[in-house]
Order: sequence, then C-alpha cells, then structure tokens
Amino acid sequence: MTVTITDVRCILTAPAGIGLAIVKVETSDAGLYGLGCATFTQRLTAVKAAVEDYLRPLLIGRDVARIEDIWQLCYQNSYWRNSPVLNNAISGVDQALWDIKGKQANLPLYDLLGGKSRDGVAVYRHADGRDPQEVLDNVYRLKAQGIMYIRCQLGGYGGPARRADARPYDNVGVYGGIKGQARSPEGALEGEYYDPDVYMRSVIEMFDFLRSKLGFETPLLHDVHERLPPIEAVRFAKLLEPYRLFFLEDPLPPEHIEWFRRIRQHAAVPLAMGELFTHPLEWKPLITEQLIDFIRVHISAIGGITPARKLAALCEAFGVRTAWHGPGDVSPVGHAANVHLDLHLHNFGIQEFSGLPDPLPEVFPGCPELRDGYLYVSDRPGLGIDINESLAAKYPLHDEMSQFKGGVVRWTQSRLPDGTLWRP
Ligand code: GCO
Ligand code: MG
Repeated sequence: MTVTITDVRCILTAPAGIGLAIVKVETSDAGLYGLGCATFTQRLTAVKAAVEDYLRPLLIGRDVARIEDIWQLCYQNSYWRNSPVLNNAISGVDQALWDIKGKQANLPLYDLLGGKSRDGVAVYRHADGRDPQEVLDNVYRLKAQGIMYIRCQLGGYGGPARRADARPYDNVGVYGGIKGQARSPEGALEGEYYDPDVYMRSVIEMFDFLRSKLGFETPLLHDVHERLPPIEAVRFAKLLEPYRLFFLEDPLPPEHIEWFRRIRQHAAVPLAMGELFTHPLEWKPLITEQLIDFIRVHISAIGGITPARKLAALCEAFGVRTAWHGPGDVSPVGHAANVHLDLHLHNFGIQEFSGLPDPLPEVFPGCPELRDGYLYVSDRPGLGIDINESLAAKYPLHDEMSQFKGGVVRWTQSRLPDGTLWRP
C-alpha cells in the first residue's frame, strides 16, 4: 500500500531566542510523520511561505518513498534555483522524508545510510572573550567539560564591535587593540563597526598568548567570518601558521572564492569554508582543486540530507573532510541530521556544536546529547527526535525573545571604520 504525503507544514518557533523553522510532513499512514530542519534564521517567514504556498500543493498525494525524485522535483519546480530560501524549504521536506523512511524501516538514519563509521561525534565549541585572558579562561572551562577542539574568537567576529559614535581611539572594547581603531567620519551611520587591521593584530596576539599558556596539544580553530579584504586574508593565514590551527574558517566571502588559490600558495593553514554556500558552483572548484580541507555547509541551506550525502562523497574523492555548520540557528532536528551523517560518513572531520540550552530539549524530545566532548543520538528510528508543537507555540518569533528587534537583522550591518558596509 503506497504511503502518500497528506500535509506539509512549516513550524516557526524561538525557544532559545533564536528563530527556527521545522517542516512536518504528515502521511496517509495514520501517526506516521517526519520532521526536517529548514532554518534560515534571517528570513524565516520567507521559508515558511516557500514551504506552505509552493511545496505543499506540489507534494500532497505523492509517494513518501521517492525521496530522490521529490528532491529533484522541488529543486527544479521554481525554475530559478539554488537560493537559501528555496533550499531551506526543500531541506525541511527532504529531512522529513528521510525521517519517515527510517521510521518505516525501523532503523536510525545512520544505519539507513550504511551504518556507523564511529560511535561518537567529536565536536568543537566556542571560546570567546573581550581579551586573551578571558578567551583562555573559557578554553579551560570547555576543556574541563571534556571538549577536545576549541574555536577561539576575540569579541565574536571581527574583534570587539564599537558604535559609530565612538570617540576617536575610544577604548570601547576592553582589549588594548581596540584603542588603535581608526575613527569614523562625521555623520557615520549606525552599524557594527570594526577595523580589519585591529582585528587581525588582536587575533595574532590572542593566539600567541594562548599557545604560550596551552602549548600545542589543544586543537584550536578560528573563524574569520569572511571579514577581511582578500589580500589581507592571504597575509592573515600566513601570520597564523606558527600557531598550528586545526582549521581557519571562512577566510574569504563566497564572492571571492578564487582567492583561495592565493592563500594555498602562501600558507599551510588547514582551511574550512562553506556555511554561506547554496550553489554547487561555489564548492566544486574548492574541492576538485584541493583548495580547502573542510567543507562547512549549513545542510539545510544546500537542500538537506540528499545533497549533503552527495557533497560528502565528492569531498571524500578529493580528501576533503566534513565540518557541518552547527550554530544556534540550526534547529535540534538539524543538529540530529548533522550527527546521523557524522556517525556514518568515512570522511567526517569535526562537528561544530553550539549547545542545545533549555528549553530546547523539552520542545524537541530526543535532542542529540553531548557527553565528554562527543555527541550521541538515540537509536530510535529515523532522526530520533520529535517536536512538542503546543510547547513550540509558546515561543513565537517576537521582539523580546528574538535576536532581531522589529524583524530587523542588526548584527549583519557590519561597517568599516569609515562607514563602508562590509560582508558580515
Ligand atoms: C559559525 C557561524 C555562525 C553564523 C550564524 C549566522 O561558524 O557558527 O559563523 O556564527 O554567524 O550561523 O546566522
Ligand atoms: Mg562560521
């Protein structure tokens, strides 16, 4: 008896203050449904519209078993394709169909994909701080929790931010490097100001300090977050070589991927890239020309588990390992999908994990669990996670909780000292 799709809904909820999108696919087999992550936190209602106004009418009545055919159908149905909104919508359906297939087979997804290649998924977590000592304190805190790999940032991304109205050489940030910031012109607009040169100098000083205290046993990582001019990214990678990073992430924006060749020519720092990628033409050259070492896509932004498996296979052929994006704006369903793939894939590298604070485990029963530096998922069939919809409804996307005031995304309004907008 063919099991068909009877409904497709996109649930928006913000239990931890970060907006999440989860697609629920219901079927003709009473009680059988699947969940998928569709979280593009900066444009959630657009994803919801893409799911419910376009994919829902396209999919109702179709056979849940045909995951590949449904993915290709959704991908080309809009004619124009490869956008973060449409890919996230497709991901929600795709992950839900894999969840359903696992439930029908009574197998956890990692088994459905071909079984485990490891029994736990090693993670990296974030140590941040306003100065190197505070970063070091957070490194020790994470190491005490058993975390083996640690990403180190000074004041988030781009160094301690400062307001446009900061007085010249205002030591707005705690760290000394901020005093060297160039000042902004009269009438400079609001924004998240930073100075790439101050950022680079302060991060070099941070790693010099960290390595002097930690030695080289602890694998350290850093996220440039696409915030440097290309030639500065080349220089920065070379300056970081002595600190032996596990990887340097997003040294360039997707718009400048051709510069990876230059970084490769000048620095032997392992490179990670991909959280912003939505189009195969962005990752193909970096992988086939061995210009990166870790692929870091946000799995829902490329369309879900179906494309992620294919991308991982391409990477394996070229010696590139996975390091799926795992921030607070991936839902617990998306984190579960990450971990099932991580358990299975031979060329797993490392998994970013931002944590699943309360009340997320209550809203999403069956969340992945972090124990002594490793992530584990349940052996329940499919993705092994559920959603308590009535509880999720208690956390709507609204100003007080949401990270966006009045729906306006502020943190991406990055500006250089003279007020020029720069990639966030
Ligand atoms: C990371 C990412 C995130 C992104 C965020 C965007 O490495 O985890 O850079 O911090 O900035 O996911 O919404
Ligand atoms: Mg990043």
